[in-house]
Amino acid sequence: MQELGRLEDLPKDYVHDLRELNLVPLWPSLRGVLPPNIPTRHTQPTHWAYKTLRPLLLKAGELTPIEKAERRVLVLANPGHGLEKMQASAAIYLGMQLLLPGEWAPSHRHTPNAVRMIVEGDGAYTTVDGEKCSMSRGDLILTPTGTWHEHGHEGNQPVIWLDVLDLPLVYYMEASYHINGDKQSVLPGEGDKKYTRSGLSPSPAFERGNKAYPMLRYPWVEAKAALESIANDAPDQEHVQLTYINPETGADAENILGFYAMMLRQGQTLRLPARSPAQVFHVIEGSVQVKIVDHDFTLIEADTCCAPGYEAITLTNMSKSSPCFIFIADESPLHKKLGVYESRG
Ligand code: 1HN
Repeated sequence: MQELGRLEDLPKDYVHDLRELNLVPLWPSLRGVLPPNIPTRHTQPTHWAYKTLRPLLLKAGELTPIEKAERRVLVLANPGHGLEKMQASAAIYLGMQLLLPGEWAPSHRHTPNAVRMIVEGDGAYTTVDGEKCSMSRGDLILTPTGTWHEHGHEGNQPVIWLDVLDLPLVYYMEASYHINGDKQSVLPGEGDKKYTRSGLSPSPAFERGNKAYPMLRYPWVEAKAALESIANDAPDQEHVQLTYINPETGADAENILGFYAMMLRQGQTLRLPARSPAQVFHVIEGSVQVKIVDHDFTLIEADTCCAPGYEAITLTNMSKSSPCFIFIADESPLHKKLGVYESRG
């Protein structure tokens, strides 16, 4: 490949004159922004163990009252991006949030899309555009762009969940902002009950197009049962996975990030092809070994890791006797919409 001219090859006063006019030569930087064959990825394979994170999050509960935090979160920051950037990948933000009994995280809405994967505890809820969504382990709750959301806790133990947002992308687009609101009134009707059985939609109350996001809470009991029935019905099927979708349109549940639940049978090894989007793995039940390039992570329950795009990943269920259930978030909807999605087999 042709070596291109370097900045140092140019006369200093020429470069200075350019810079005075807010001009820069492209050729010294061209290979940097457009490397051959595979992109530069700042996203490093990174593992966050729940066991080490949890006591520090509970400590935050002692150190910082909810009124001083609004959202009491420890961000899972990828060192490859620089910790202060608060990014897990180019488009994915991850955080572990703690809500203590009786606390309330006030209502707001913002442009980034969010989901919550409930990790621990009972009795908390998120109200999203007037719909009160109760939180139990493994449930997925959406707070899509522009929807009002607030969190409350009527139980007696700490509740912890994983927040997944497309904040890094929306911030990069200079489109990230929030608006605070008043405490919401809870409205009747729950989308998770309306859409419990696939192929059956509620009527006559059902009206297509009425709500952009008709389902906001995806209970884990339903997702797990669906995974188990697929695994039972198709014993040869290698890749047992479900996508969280909008039940009216069949599209991904949110516009930018994709969300999935995967089941690995006892002892199963699954090789995922190298694809362009970065992804995140979070263990709901069981334990899994995740091999990403030269990294080899063992994830137990409630652990989280992230992987850059364009690398094959091998997952191995560490148990010979029970299945492993994994929540996955990735950048596929974004890559597909932008036309840059690739799978390299
Ligand atoms: C947010 O609104 C929540 O509502 C959590 O719980 C984490 C991280 C960045 C920006 C907004 C929440 C967030 C967030």
